Amino acid sequence: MNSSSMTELISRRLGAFGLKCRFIPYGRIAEIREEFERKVADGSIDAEVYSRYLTDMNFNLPADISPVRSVILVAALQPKREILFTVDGHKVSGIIPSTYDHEVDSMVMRIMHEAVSHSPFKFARARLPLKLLATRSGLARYGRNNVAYVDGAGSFCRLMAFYSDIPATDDVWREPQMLDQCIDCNACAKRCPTGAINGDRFQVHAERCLSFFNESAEPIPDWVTPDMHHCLIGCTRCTDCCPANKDTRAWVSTRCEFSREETAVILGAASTTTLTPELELLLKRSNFEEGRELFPRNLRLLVDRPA
Ligand code: B12
Repeated sequence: MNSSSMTELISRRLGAFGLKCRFIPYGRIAEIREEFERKVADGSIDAEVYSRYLTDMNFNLPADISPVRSVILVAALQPKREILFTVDGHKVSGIIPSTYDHEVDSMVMRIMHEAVSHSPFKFARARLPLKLLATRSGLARYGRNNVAYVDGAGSFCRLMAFYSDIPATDDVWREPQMLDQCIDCNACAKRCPTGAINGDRFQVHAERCLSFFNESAEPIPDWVTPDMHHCLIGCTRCTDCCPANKDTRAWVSTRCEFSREETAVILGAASTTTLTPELELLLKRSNFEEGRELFPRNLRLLVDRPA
């Protein structure tokens, strides 16, 4: 099968599951790398944010794909997941924003594996700045909140990228754009509880973002007040209030429910870095891998949140 039929086949098969994709010529990645490394060097990416999240964004190529010819960027629109807990006879809702849900990754990989299975082509997961790739390749535009809005789907899209030896047949590459709707709208900045989105620069002040604190086992500083917490992990304030997400923000699917006894066991956990085997088993029911050890501390924050 030739490369243009392969890009079409993969796009079509992913598209059948509502997934959008772009094939980006590998040569374009040098520009992303230069921009990313410049921001690290000039300090516009905060040093702590860099060391916590971005050290493995090293642009290393997979050893078994030679030459790498493209990066395949995939966007999956997903619902938020809700986990219900029981406290004092009431249900407490623990929302997990859509992009923490990794289950779709294995579906994407399976679809792509099947597509390339009778061809010499290969692909492998790539750790790259995904919003930059999405916005420069024309798949998305930035909102004022610094999140990527996929055309026609909004921002509740999990992004992922893969290196591949499939040549890209198109080369759409543009300066990152902001949504037209954002020009006269400041809803996200007004709604951001921590002042991470403000007028002094476009790029979010990551080191002030609520997600930066509740994704970490470090103690949450006192200036982050109890009323700010609203998710089991992450934050949905700047995306939920966004007019460009009006059609998708209410999409919530309930994943599982914990009884009063089970909730008490979860709330009783002291550590934010390890789970006891009992808790591990219990929380496995939620199907979440990312940040699961933080759920007890973060659930406590939701339970103690002022009404
Ligand atoms: C580190 C990280 C974080 C950190 C730091 C965020 C950051 N901006 O760096 C923290 C913990 C704070 C965070 C928070 C969130 N994150 Co996060 N995060 C990442 C991660 C791992 C890397 C992001 C990155 O590249 N940062 C580097 C900065 C420099 O790049 P950038 O943010 O794109 O900034 C560019 C723009 O500002 C642009 N720019 C500058 N000036 C201007 C001016 C104009 C006019 C324009 C148009 C552009 C522009 O230039 C910058 C690049 O040079 C990605 C996954 C990945 N591998 O990409 C997920 C990711 C970006 N996160 C995601 C999400 C959803 C969130 C949260 C909503 C949390 C949540 N899920 O509840 C919040 C949103 C915060 C916000 N408003 O931006 C999703 C975004 C999906 C999407 N559709 O956009 C990603 C892609 C995860 C995924 N796999 O889907 N995140």
